[in-house]
Amino acid sequence: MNTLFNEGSNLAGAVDRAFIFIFTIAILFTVAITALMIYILIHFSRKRNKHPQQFSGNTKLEIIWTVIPLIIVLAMFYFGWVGFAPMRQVPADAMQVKVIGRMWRWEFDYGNGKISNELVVPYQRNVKLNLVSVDVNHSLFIPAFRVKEDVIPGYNNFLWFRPVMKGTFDIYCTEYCGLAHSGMLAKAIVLDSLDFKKWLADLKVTGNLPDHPGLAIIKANACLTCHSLDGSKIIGPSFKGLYGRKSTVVTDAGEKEIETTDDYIKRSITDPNAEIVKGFNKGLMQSYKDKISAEDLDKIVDYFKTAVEKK
Ligand code: HEC
Ligand SMILES: [Cu+2]
Repeated sequence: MNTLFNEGSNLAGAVDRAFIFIFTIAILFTVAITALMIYILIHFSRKRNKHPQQFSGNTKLEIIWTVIPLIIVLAMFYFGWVGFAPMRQVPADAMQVKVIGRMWRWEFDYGNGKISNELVVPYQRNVKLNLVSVDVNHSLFIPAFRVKEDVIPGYNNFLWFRPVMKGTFDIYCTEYCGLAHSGMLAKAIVLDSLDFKKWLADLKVTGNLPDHPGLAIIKANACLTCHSLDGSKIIGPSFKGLYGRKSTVVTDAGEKEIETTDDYIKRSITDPNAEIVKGFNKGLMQSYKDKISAEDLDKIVDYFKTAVEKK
């Protein structure tokens, strides 16, 4: 950790080394070229050299001015590469935060509907930021951590770092994204692991909760084209209040009153035409026997038990 340069992440040192190396060479060349120019101006002035001379070709000189710059630029590449390569190799244990760029603010999504306007991260813990944009191109830049990546709609970009300094650091958008681009600012706050846990626990749920896994399966299988969640009758009976209700079903042996249990629900999905809910038509719902695994059936049942029941 180098406090002079405010190296806030594990990646900062290598970036600074590449910068200092290139900057030093630039200074050396500026000084050397300026000095040489001044020397030539004086030494080869008209006063001292009345009769100009012609030169042509000098193999030794040409080799020198080709090989030396080649070595210098390859060294620059080396320092750049050793700084860049680890930036694209995310450690497997990294904590994931989704960063949403929108005109004109940053949102940091910690999952389960917990969204913050500040990026709060635990000290000395690997953090991966998954970068998404909901409108135009943005670019997330945290100077103290020496990380910067474009945030492009339709493209899943990322960056990662490990904060090695506690404190509050600036976050910028560095891709001109419209009117209030310059105000698209946020803070990165590095806290002790315990303080971070407390902060996350206290963070209010403001975003949409992800779908219950069972509902996700129901949606993926387009069950909602025939079944509603709000009690209205479409082609099939509504899922509202399904679990634990009594229904009259028609079987080959006649009508009977049944209670919707786990088994009944599973049977309704794998063998829908064995028992037909009274008032609905046979043959409309196809069997999902081979399409939905036993595991997914359990998730669907769990969804009916928990989520739908409460509505
Ligand atoms: C093409 C329309 C259609 C689709 C798609 C469909 N169903 Fe059905 N479903 C019906 C109809 C009609 C009934 C009533 C007749 C019966 O019991 O088979 C029904 C009945 C049910 C029942 C029994 C309901 C009760 O009140 O007892 C369950 C549970 C069910 N479906 C679950 C599903 C699930 C889960 C899916 C998706 C994997 C699905 N359905 C897809 C039309 C459909
Ligand atoms: Cu922006």
